[in-house]
Amino acid sequence: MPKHDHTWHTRTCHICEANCGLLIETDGRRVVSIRGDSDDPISRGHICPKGNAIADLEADPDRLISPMKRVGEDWVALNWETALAEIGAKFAAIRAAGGAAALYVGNPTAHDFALGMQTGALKKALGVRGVYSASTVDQMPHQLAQYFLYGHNALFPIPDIERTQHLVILGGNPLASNGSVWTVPDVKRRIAEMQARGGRLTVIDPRRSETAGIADAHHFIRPGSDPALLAALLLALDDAGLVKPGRLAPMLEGWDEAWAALRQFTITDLARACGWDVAAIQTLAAELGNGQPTAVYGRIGVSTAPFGTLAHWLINLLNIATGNLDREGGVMFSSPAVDVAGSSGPGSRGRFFSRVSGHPEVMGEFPAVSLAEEISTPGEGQVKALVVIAGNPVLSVPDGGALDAALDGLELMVSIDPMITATSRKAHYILPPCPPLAKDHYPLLLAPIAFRNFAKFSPSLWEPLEGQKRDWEVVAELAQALAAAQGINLPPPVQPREQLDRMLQKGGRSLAEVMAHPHGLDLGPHVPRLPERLFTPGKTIRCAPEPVIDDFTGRFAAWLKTQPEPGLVLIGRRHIRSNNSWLGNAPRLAKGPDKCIVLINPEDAAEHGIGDGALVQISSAAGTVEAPARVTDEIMAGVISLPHGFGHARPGVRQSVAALRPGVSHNDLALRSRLDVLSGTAALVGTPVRISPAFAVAAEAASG
Ligand SMILES: Nc1nc2c(c(=O)[nH]1)N[C@H]1C(S)=C(S)[C@@H](COP(=O)(O)OP(=O)(O)OC[C@H]3O[C@@H](n4cnc5c(=O)[nH]c(N)nc54)[C@H](O)[C@@H]3O)O[C@H]1N2
Ligand SMILES: Nc1nc2c(c(=O)[nH]1)N[C@H]1C(S)=C(S)[C@@H](COP(=O)(O)OP(=O)(O)OC[C@H]3O[C@@H](n4cnc5c(=O)[nH]c(N)nc54)[C@H](O)[C@@H]3O)O[C@H]1N2
Ligand code: SF4
Ligand SMILES: [Mo]
Repeated sequence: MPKHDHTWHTRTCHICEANCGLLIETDGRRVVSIRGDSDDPISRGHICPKGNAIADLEADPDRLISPMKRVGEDWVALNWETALAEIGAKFAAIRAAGGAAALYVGNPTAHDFALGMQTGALKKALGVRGVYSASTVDQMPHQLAQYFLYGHNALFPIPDIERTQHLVILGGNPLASNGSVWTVPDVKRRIAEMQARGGRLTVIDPRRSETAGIADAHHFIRPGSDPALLAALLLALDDAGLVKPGRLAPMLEGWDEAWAALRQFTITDLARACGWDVAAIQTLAAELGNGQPTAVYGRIGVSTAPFGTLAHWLINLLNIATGNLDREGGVMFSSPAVDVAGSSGPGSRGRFFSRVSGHPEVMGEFPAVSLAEEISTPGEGQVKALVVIAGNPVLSVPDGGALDAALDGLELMVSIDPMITATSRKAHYILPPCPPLAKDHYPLLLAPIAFRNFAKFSPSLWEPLEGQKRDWEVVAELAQALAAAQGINLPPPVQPREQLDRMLQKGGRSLAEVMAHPHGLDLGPHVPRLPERLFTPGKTIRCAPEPVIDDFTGRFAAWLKTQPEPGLVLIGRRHIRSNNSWLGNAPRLAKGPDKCIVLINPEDAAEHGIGDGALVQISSAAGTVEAPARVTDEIMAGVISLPHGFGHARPGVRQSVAALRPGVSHNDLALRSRLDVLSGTAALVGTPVRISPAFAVAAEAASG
């Protein structure tokens, strides 16, 4: 009889921002079962299919277990010492010859507090100033707007879902994503609770998303045009005499300038650009201004757009104009156990510029879309060495094909990744971390964006296996190796638990206190924090930042004159059983109907002769892909939707489950040229595309 040793562990799920509490049952090092922890004070037992898939991540046979070196098309295993020594020597030679380095930091880094603590040392060893990260294909517009308005990029206003009476969501689909820049586990039930107390959900989205499906009102909107709607709502509020910032009024700086800029536009022109009736705008404005606690929240559908920063500036202005910023039931600032904002720099823009296109750094970052040109453009400062930490930019950054090709020109590429992906397949070395349950977890960057204050530390379930390392150790040792090879002295690596303890103590707690609450420590609902919380010199809210006003009255005004534009545009979406590009190899998530399907409105399908289920060819200025169609009125006419995170069929990818249904990459269509110029964030939504039935194209090619 086999001996069983079943143990239950409390843990926080590290996969998405929801931070669900889990109970994990193990037998030795084997995961037996995973369920939601009903004693977790913020997730109340909620779990989604991805939480269970942690068992697949632990046991994935395609997971690399030692450093790998690419030799031609093949990979050979190395020990850590040899791998780090070889990388150090090659890097030192590149630097000596004048080559520059680049660092790309991917999304899972935000979910690993210990890893995040080591990237500073790696930057130093690499000699890089501006880094590339998933932030510029994601939330940078939030941060830039907050930096301008509140004086600190990390001051995220969070919808107070427990007390609001009206939640307005633009460009977010929390029923699929489980909430973003808003840690809100169990979101579906929380929305139901809001509705049960008489509250309303309004969703504004070019697709009748899963979240729109449970909303009290859903409005379509032409992709990329949200700033026109938001500006019109402000003007309509003003017309109705409903602009009432209340106790915020004495804090507002530049309020009149902001209104002067808004009044350069008319509601009629703005309404035309976003495809709304003026009457519908007036109705929504009246609801927003009715004095009830209201929270307007915008997410990736509005931030990854040509005017992403303007959209977030306007969302903040709306919440201010109705007196709902820093108000219970409105949008509020958190009081986390570790005050990340209080212990990091406020942010920056334009202290230095990228080499090829002269993009300003934003929060110390260059646009992810500019990485390819920095590698492929010759000259002084050309990037010859690249380190990618937990990222898959070939699939996640627009014009992945261009980046894919550019990577071939590198003299040294190192990926810190457990898998051979569309990106890491191009690396010269892959340094794989141990599976997730051998790592500690603390939601350092996510607790500050939670709907309620909480703290929870999840110790690793076990030590890494012999010869394996945690991410933070890999990054710290890589930094040391690169520095040593160049004769640079780095201080010893930060010890994550010790550092976290110091950070918690600064806020009056300790790691021991948090660890004494294995299910998590509820630190209560948000409380009003203004004006003390502001980081601006005079504790004011700067409502009319000059770069924003210039963009609004310049680039946006010019765009408005061209609207509405005809033609078909592409947007993306997420599925509950996916996480960006990296869960496609989990058998539990891969099963079920095909997810990489293009949604087409019946009008457009009829116009282009596309039937339900037919294979469609989609082309943009960047490339062409083919995907099966679903003809549905859940997507508005003039718009098609294709999820991102697929495209696992590139030669050399070693993800055997994902390879069964690899799908195509959305970012083989998205364009590098479409950018929110203020924040350097890619405009992922609204890519101009053409569609045709794939068989017709094949037939034409055969006959032509
Ligand atoms: N068209 C389009 N593009 C998009 C988006 C979109 O909506 N539409 N969304 C954007 C957004 S919001 C984001 S955040 C980015 C994400 O972009 P990226 O961060 O570049 O990519 P991910 O797909 O999240 O891939 C993460 C990588 O990390 C690896 N990984 C997973 N866990 C670990 C770990 O514990 N340690 C290490 N070292 N590696 C790990 C995975 O194997 C994978 O290769 O994509 C963006 N791209
Ligand atoms: N299941 C799952 N969960 C995830 C992820 C995942 O890949 N899968 N990724 C995680 C990450 S990294 C992030 S950043 C978050 C993102 O979380 P969310 O921001 O909630 O992301 P999406 O689910 O893509 O929702 C974006 C919505 O915007 C809509 N949209 C597109 N264009 C426009 C537009 O121009 N205007 C408006 N108003 N709406 C528009 C889309 O139709 C879509 O419904 O999700 C996280 N959680
Ligand atoms: S919602 Fe997010 S945090 Fe919760 S179980 Fe799913 S992936 Fe994990
Ligand atoms: Mo993201």
